[in-house]
Amino acid sequence: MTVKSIPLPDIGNFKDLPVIEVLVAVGDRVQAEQSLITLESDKATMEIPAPFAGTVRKVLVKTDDKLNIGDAIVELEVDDAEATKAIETPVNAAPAPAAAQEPVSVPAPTPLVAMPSPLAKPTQDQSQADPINAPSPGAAYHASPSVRAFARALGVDLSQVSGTGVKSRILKADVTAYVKAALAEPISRSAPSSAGSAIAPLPSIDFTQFGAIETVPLSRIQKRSGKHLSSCWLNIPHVTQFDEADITALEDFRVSLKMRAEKAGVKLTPLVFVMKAVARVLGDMPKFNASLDASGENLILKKYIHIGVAVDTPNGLVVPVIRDVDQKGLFELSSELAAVSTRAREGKLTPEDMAGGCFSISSLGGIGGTQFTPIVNGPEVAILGVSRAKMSPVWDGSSFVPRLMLPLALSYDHRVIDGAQGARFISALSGVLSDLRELIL
Ligand code: CAO
Repeated sequence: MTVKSIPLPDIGNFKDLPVIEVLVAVGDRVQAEQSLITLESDKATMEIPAPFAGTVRKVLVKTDDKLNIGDAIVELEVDDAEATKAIETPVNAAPAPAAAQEPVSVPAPTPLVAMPSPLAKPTQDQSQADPINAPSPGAAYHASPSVRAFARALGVDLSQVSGTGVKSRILKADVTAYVKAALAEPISRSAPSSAGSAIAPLPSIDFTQFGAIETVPLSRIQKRSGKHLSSCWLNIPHVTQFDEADITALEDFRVSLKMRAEKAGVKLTPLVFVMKAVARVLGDMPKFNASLDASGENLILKKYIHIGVAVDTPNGLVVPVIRDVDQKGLFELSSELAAVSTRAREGKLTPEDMAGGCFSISSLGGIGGTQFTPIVNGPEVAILGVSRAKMSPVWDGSSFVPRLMLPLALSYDHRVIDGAQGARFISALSGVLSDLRELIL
């Protein structure tokens, strides 16, 4: 038998991560990959698994401890055959009290977000992986993975449960209390989730009475999207303002750059020009680069311009964020957009890829359509929808001339942005797209 100290593996660029749950106790027999503790960053919750099977001899951390890479978590007593299975790349563990102890490396942690990569066991909380689908601040809740699993097993929607733990964290006891209350009030509690709000639920219909049907479950991303989109739609008073930008000159410029773009290994689509133009107008009109705070009484103006771009994936809509768009060139933006949309379609986005957006763009221009009304990706305050550019006859004062017109739709939160400001934003955007020289002014 050997005693091994199990350190916190390299889980990325994190410092002082709080332990929110210790999942093992002295004497427990744990299996390889079984979770030992749960850590929480401001982006995600992750479980740290045991690298191999063994018996817990010491638990070296407690709830609320702050851990860094290499900090010892537990001491595991393992038989020698198991011990030799310990994976290479040892990390610096805390000093081991017992002579037989040696630090070992541990498998990658399990981020509890929607990342169907080989390292992740996506179980819940896609709010970070899917920011357009993240719950609004008011609807967010905190609960450890085991509590979430407990709630799932009971079919409890945690967004309905009040947490009594630190910082309103939902505890197992809260879930139990919720279930007890639900059983005591079966009629009101078992009603559809919109019960209690002023909105009547949609009728439940047995469609088989009309013909053959097939039931297809929604993907996890779609389920999250549905919640978040409903929340944005219901909480944000939307206005959508339409315009068209004359992108004839932009298109000539884009075509003239084609060879250079190819040499640089990128494909320039109109979208990156739109991103640059949006960044420019956001810089000029900071109210659009903002969020209401949780009280709804203050506007937080952001001094950075990170733009979320909606990407259509087989599993649903995700919105990775391209950072500092105002500071990047067209080729760099194209390259980032291509990389991030590829990762999105492969389900490999990280929470960081999707955090921190100030404004979103949804471009359906590559697909078609003349206009659509995008839903504001709260807590952002505005979103731009881009449809397919079309050659149109435009009256120049004396005759109709063929111009390439790009349809734009700006949806905004009317609590923050007045109609006149919305009109000014979209006119300014249209102006920049029509004459890219505006970008260098
Ligand atoms: N007008 C005319 N043509 C356009 C255009 C526009 N507004 N936007 C793109 N195109 C062209 C591109 O130039 C490209 O043409 P070629 O193949 O001839 O070079 C083609 O359409 C395909 O473009 P693309 O879609 O591959 O690239 P993109 O940079 O425009 O968009 C991305 C990238 C990731 C945003 C896009 O692929 C995507 O996923 N769009 C869907 C977003 C979505 O689902 N939004 C809805 C959210 S709300 O439910």
